[in-house]
Amino acid sequence: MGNKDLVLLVLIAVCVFEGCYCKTVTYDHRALVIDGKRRVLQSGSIHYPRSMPEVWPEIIRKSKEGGLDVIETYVFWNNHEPVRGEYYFEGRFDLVRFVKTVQEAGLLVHLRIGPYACAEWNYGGFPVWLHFIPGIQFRTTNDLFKNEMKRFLAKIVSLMKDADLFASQGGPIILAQVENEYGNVEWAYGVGGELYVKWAAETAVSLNTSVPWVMCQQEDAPDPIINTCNGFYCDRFTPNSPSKPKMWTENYSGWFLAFGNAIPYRPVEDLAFSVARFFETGGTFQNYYMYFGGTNFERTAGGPLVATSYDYDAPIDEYGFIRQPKWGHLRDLHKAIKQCEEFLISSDPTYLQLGKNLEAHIYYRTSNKCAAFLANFDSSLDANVTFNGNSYFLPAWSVSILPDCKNVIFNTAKVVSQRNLHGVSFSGTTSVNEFSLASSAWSWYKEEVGVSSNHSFIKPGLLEQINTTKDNSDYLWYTTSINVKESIAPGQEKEAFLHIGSLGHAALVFVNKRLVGFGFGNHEDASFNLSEKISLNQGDNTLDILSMMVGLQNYGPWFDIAGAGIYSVILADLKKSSKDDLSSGVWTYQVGVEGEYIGLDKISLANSSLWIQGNRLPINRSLIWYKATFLAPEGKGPLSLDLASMGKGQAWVNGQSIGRYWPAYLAPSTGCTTNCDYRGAYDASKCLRNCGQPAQTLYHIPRTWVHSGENLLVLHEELGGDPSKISLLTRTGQEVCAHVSEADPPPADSWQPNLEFMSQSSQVRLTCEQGWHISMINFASFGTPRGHCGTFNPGNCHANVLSVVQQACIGQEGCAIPVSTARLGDPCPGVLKSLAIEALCSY
Ligand SMILES: *[C@@H]1O[C@H](CO)[C@@H](O)[C@H](O)[C@H]1NC(C)=O
Ligand SMILES: *[C@@H]1O[C@H](CO)[C@@H](O)[C@H](O)[C@H]1NC(C)=O
Ligand SMILES: *[C@@H]1O[C@H](CO)[C@@H](O)[C@H](O)[C@H]1NC(C)=O
Ligand SMILES: *[C@@H]1O[C@H](CO)[C@@H](O)[C@H](O)[C@H]1NC(C)=O
Ligand SMILES: *[C@@H]1O[C@H](CO)[C@@H](O)[C@H](O)[C@H]1NC(C)=O
Ligand SMILES: *[C@@H]1O[C@H](CO)[C@@H](O)[C@H](O)[C@H]1NC(C)=O
Ligand SMILES: *[C@@H]1O[C@H](CO)[C@@H](O)[C@H](O)[C@H]1NC(C)=O
Ligand SMILES: CC(=O)N[C@H]1CO[C@H](CO)[C@@H](O)[C@@H]1O
Repeated sequence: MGNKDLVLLVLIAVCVFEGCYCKTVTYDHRALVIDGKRRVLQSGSIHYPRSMPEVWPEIIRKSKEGGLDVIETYVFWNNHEPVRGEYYFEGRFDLVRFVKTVQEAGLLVHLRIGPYACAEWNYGGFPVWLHFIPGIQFRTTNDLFKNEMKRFLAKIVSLMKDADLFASQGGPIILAQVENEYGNVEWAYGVGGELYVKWAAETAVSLNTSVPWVMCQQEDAPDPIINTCNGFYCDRFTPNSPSKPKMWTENYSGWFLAFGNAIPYRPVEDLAFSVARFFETGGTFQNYYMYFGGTNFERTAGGPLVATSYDYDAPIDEYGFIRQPKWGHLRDLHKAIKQCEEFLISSDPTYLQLGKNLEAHIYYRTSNKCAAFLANFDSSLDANVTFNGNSYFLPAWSVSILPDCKNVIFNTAKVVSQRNLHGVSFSGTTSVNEFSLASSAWSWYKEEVGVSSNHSFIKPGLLEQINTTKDNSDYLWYTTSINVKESIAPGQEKEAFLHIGSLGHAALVFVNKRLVGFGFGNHEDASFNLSEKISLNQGDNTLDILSMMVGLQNYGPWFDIAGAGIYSVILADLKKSSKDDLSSGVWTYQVGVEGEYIGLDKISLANSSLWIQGNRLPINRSLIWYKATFLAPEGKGPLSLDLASMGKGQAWVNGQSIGRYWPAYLAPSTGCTTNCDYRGAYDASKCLRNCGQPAQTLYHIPRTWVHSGENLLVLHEELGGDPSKISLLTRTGQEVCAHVSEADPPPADSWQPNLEFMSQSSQVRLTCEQGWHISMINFASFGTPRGHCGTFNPGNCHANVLSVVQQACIGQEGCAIPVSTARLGDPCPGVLKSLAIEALCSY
């Protein structure tokens, strides 16, 4: 260590101990003010329980490298207080560890305590026990609810204070949120709702966190609470007081996935456009919801029918891999906005109309020093605009950023960042290793149909499901008998129609222990009706209905009392046109299925003789448990289980639930597009993929849940599937590519005022995941290459630059190649040229 290093170290030490990290956080009409200075902040949502603590540092590092300043998370009450008064903050629910991990990376935290989270999380994050406090009403001016909510808010605040995590204590938390999107539903709560908003605000402020509080989607948020915007665009948003800054708490990077739906994605050109428009029009804090979505492990998925993957088409994908070009293009955007920060915080924007759907916003530091944003918000027409005496080309639906009111260092529609050939982890074929779980390895256990244990009880009438199961299980058996009094000839059966009405979410129906029907709802409406023609014997017949929950409702007015389960069962006699309403008859109930009581998912039963092994593996059978062991593939990366051959159920690895699966539920066959036009207003149904396909076939197994040697896989299959076709995937490579023109701007981070920026050359930059390296260059051409990533071809003008690229890149984690004739030669002088490269990153 040299002397210089020593001096630096001492300086850092002094900084830390003299309290450089002790911050005061306030706000004014422009921005959050941290230690007296207005800040322009990029934020991203990462929900700690949706990944493992072991990978938090890596995900946060990738967030920081992507240009984020702040990490935002909800706090998940139901998991932190599973039983009233008994708290849990271990493992991936270790909130303090998460906040400290963010702090160690040098980033800030926005803690959205809520405690209502929504978040496609089970019951919106409310503990189900809350529902059973007699007289309680959620999210309104109800003392029982307010007491519980206040207690939990105070609990989290004191947990943070005790660990010195608020900014004033030297910690990273600069912002807190109370409630969440209540403004969207407040109308349904009447005056009680308005009083509740005031109470929530006062309660939050009384907790003395020393950082500002926000309420999102809450126009009537009382002072000093900042009301913030959520949505796909927030450029038109204004806060409810001229003393509050314009802040955006949820900018949807994509959208969540539900079983039975097509996969939503949001083009990065549109996402970048929305962000640039927001900062252009006076915004100073923006948060991506989600920056990393992760996985809904166990039964944490909200509902109804929210899928296990919470990938969200986010810049970091479900498995923690960087998604390109989303991550890279946004990083370039963040760098460009950062270059304007001193201007943005110096003044309010000056507006300039440049034409129809064309405008500029200019930020002055002094009367002749400015930064500007030029926007074309027309959804189809490109334009040339004149600004400051210069002419600029503005593609439709794009914003250009000019940190000196002259040079364009970034345009939202021009993606120069690298792309990944297969946007979604594990969807590639060449770079994925697949391990089949051969059929001989499987054992099984056939579950009883109907009530099987002495946990059953008898009640008249049909019970509401959540009230009955208290969400201790997804399953509730409804069992009754149907007595056919009329005489039926031997060998004959009586035919009848069974009509079942359910509030949701799915149900299997058995008559005399034989499966006769399966009904299910969807995310938009979980209720369904089921009509089946059935055959009955003379005398007693059994009717067993297994009603299944797929995530408790997490959104909407009074969502907590929406209810679930069977509410009507009617038997119609075909001949006599008479109806028999069984709804009010006597029913026998059982919460949970037999295998759950036995504990078949547990490691301790892995060698139990309950498991049957043999060469006649039952397939396509409902209510069956499967078990296999597998050796963990080599490497450190995440694993994925391909369950495409299965129906519907839950899966466990070494006793840990990896969540629900439902590949048998296909998305509607129409409504998708392979080539989504990013121009024009986006909504969650605009750019869908995978129509007619299962929403999710691949299921994430965290690496930390497997060990060397044999690992246990258990499935509870409800519908019917073929486990012998299950395979385990691990990613070993990633094909990356980039295509950059001489005319593209040089990298935004090389911008310096007063430097001849445009005389520098643009660059192709390729980067692999940390620890990976470029092992092969599949294509490299400088000239007029044609085609897209994955299908590049040399054009008429072509310099073979393979050896130049190989020399710079092979064996490296990343490389940068200037797009210039000085470096690459000139195959066709006078022609505008570009450099296209396709490479393979290997683990
Ligand atoms: C917050 O500060 C006020 C004024 O100093 C004090 O009266 C109150 O007890 C504090 N509340 C909490 C929860 O610390
Ligand atoms: C913008 O200007 C360029 C160069 O003069 C021209 O080629 C192009 O057609 C113009 N585009 C539009 C939309 O006016
Ligand atoms: C019924 O419950 C008792 C006591 O809880 C238990 O010992 C017994 O094994 C149970 N029987 C069945 C069939 O589950
Ligand atoms: C189920 O049937 C009832 C009564 O016929 C009807 O009111 C309801 O809309 C139906 N529900 C669905 C989801 O079709
Ligand atoms: C659940 O039970 C509560 C009382 O415990 C009752 O008020 C409520 O109506 C029930 N919910 C449904 C959907 O039946
Ligand atoms: C089950 O048997 C295997 C092989 O004999 C052994 O390695 C494993 O530890 C056993 N598991 C349990 C939970 O007993
Ligand atoms: C599975 O069983 C169902 C009904 O029993 C039948 O309709 C379906 O064709 C079977 N599928 C396969 C793959 O055997
Ligand atoms: C403010 C805003 O635009 N909110 C929207 C967020 O997205 C959902 C789903 O598309 C809309 O329902 C909200 O209105």
